[in-house]
Amino acid sequence: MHAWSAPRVPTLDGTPPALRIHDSARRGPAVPAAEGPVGLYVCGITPYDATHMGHAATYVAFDLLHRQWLDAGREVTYVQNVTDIDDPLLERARATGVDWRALATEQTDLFRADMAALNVLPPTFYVGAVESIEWIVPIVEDLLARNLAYRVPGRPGAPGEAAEPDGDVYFDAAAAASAAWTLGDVSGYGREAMLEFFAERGGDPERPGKRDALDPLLWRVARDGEPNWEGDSLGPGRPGWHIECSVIARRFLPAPFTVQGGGSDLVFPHHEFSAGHAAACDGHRLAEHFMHTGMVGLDGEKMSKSRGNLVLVSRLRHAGEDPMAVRTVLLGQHYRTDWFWTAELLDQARRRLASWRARLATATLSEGAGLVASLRERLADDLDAPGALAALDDWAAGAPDRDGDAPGSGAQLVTAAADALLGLRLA
Ligand code: 5CA
Ligand code: ZN
Repeated sequence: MHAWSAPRVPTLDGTPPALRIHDSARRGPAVPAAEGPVGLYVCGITPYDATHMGHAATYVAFDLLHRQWLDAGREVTYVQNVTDIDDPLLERARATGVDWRALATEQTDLFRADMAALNVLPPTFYVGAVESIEWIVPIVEDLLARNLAYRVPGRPGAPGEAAEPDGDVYFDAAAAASAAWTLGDVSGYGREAMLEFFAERGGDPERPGKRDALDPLLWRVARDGEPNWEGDSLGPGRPGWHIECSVIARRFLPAPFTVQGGGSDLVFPHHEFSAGHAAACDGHRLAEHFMHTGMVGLDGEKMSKSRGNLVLVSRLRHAGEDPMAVRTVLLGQHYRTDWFWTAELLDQARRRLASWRARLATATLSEGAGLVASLRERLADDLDAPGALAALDDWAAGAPDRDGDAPGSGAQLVTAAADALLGLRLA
């Protein structure tokens, strides 16, 4: 599917320091390879409701990574998926009497508009789960043939339970363990935590017939009233969630690629098993590094479509809010911390943005050069955007550099730096 339009990113003179990140799979700091092309996969939306501040914070965080690589002159291939077929999407469509495809299309369009407004650079490849089904089928067939996957028998519906047809395919996590992946490599979680998150986040630990409670679904054979696709020897059905991202990433990126990203809610089971599936398919690790963003909440709870406690990017946009003020709020929180959205944060962001914009008129070239160095230095330190904004505040609060160049001579450089490195449009 198409992404959204790519804005022009200003280029800056000089080179940034080497980027250091926090790699959640290595559970510590890491320095991604300093040269050569880079690949980024970030888990995209499930388009059944509008983009909220949690999504926006996650995509802005990886946009910062994208921008630091561009600033370093790296060739970036960025892949993002859209989970345009999934249980929550079908449930919402059913509940609201809308066709699931129409719901997905409408919400994906809204997401694109939100991302463009927030000056988030588009992915190189934007790929729907539905588009990937034909690539997934032979891969699941191959895992079955190699006994790294198995079919689970059906069962008649007990009172209060739905009947299950024969033939759902599950991943045999124990059989698939290898030098490239074993269960726990990505998340580092113990079995108890895994069981808890698996049940919470779309897994089915209780499904009878599985070899292990944590084995995830690879192929769900068709049920009455659910959309399904041709599955060759698997029979009509639809894929499990983790295999979608695994196969999409592998199709468009090298093995391994540089960074797999998403919110911390995806560490387990999603990223664990996406990596497990990829390693089982071709013997390579999915990604060199994993980066996870903290959760954004509202009024003491995680912001989520299922809870309905949402602050929507589109609602603020339509109310006339400057998207750069929203972006300033998001950049003001370090990407790894959990935080809560508040109206005060937005007020404060508006004031900060106004002070940076007001100061442009007196900015000198030498101030601009100093600011570029400070922003680069902060962002190279695990994308310390709050530190970068503090550098902007210091610059804005400081007296213009009277002995230096003409007032205003640095406006263009400051504007270019804020855009290139932070995605902030000041002009
Ligand atoms: N489609 C899947 C990924 S393949 C999915 O998780 N979709 S989502 O719409 O629920 O979330 C989209 C992205 O936003 C994911 O990277 C997710 O980790 C992130 N995200 C969701 N809720 C929050 C939140 N409250 N705070 C921060 N990030 C969030
Ligand atoms: Zn994903």
